Amino acid sequence: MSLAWIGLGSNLDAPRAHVERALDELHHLPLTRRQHASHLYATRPIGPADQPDFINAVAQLETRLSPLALLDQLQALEQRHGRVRERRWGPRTLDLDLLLFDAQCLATPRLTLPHPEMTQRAFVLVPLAEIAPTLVLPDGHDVASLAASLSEEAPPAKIPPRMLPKP
Ligand code: PH2
Ligand code: MG
Ligand code: MG
Repeated sequence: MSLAWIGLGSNLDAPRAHVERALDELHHLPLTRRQHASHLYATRPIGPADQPDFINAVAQLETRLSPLALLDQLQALEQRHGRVRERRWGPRTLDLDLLLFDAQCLATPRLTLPHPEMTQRAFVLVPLAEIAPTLVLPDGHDVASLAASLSEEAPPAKIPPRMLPKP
């Protein structure tokens, strides 16, 4: 059994609904259970600024899949959410990034572990530190210190849970 951490992001077509649905769907992937999910966070776009703000979150999975089999499942899920691959770092209905898989380090054309940009991105580190405050990366950096050291003009803003409908 392995532990995997997934970064979720959306900024198109009801982003909050895409991320909430994907958090549920991650729980139902083959040989996989979702153990923890962060709050949702509203974040300013990193990269091209002419696109809507994002909703981001991070989930921790327990899985018997291999890293590449899990990546296949994540990409299939992106497709089911109508993901169209257009410009790099452009708007998307659902982005599922495999951030970490146990303490594995991997550099292949399809998959790099840990995710190469995760240590610079508050929209990843802040939700990750929420659910895994004691997690240490394979290079020895701890997630909580990395998250605290990032200073951004507009830090990720935690979104309050939905109000329950009145009975
Ligand atoms: N994803 C990107 C590019 N920029 N910015 C935010 N705030 N959140 C994202 O998930 C994001 C981004 C490419 O994957
Ligand atoms: Mg991404
Ligand atoms: Mg991606």
